[in-house]
Amino acid sequence: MITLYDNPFSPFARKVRMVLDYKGLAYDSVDALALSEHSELARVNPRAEVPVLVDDGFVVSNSSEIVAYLDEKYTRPSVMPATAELRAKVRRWQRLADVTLDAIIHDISIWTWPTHHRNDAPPEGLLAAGMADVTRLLGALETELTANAYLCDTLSAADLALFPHVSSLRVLGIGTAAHPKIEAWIARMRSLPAVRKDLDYVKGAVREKFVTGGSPYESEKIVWRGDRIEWLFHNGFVDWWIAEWRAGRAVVPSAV
Ligand SMILES: N[C@@H](CCC(=O)N[C@@H](CS)C(=O)NCC(=O)O)C(=O)O
Repeated sequence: MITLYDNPFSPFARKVRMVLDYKGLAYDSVDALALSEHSELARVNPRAEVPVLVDDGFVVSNSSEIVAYLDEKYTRPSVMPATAELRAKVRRWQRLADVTLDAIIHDISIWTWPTHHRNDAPPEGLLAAGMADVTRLLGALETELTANAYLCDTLSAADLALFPHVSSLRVLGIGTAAHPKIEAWIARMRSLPAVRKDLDYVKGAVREKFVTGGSPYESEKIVWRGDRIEWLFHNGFVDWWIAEWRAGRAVVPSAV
């Protein structure tokens, strides 16, 4: 039996959920970022991050490792292409999605979250820096996509890692209209049953989870994984982050 410590809004959990559905695997999903589940999540993953997969008692955390485990254990259909070159390309784009794109989108989107009702404004220059870097990454993606295929020919972990991030850009006012190959790729992704199921799940969760005006999630503190701090510091927002930390709003996950 497979249990996924999940969350409808986590791009990493969404990637894993889409891989499970694409492979036709049955699983139970627990919304593990709900405060009521926090101690159970910390029991299976000391970093208290989703996703975590428990397969007949065997625990795997970190989304790219979960995807690799699933692809090795449940081999068909595979989310890795056949050649070493294409596999390297999948790993590079999965890392760009998980580490780089995630960090930028996380750092510039805080003020739009339905969980944290921030009454301050982003520090000056943050949104512009984020938009510039996202635009650069979209340009690279447009260059590497071909007109009628997935990023690495067949559907792969790279597409499934990128999709939750790329499809969330609209909320931030970042359009993809200038990138026809990305637009066609988004349409191709949206036609897949596993992706449609994920989008329905996210939409349903938006309706369900915030219905009372409150939410089952943390509403004050923000968890700052290393990559998210790195992007912020690289762009010079060190003092802003330290002020967040001093105000007790910043949490850093455990390294061990
Ligand atoms: N490298 C990890 C990152 C996972 C991650 O950052 N998860 C976030 C949600 S998007 C999380 O669980 N944060 C803890 C929290 O918000 O309490 C992966 O690929 O699985």
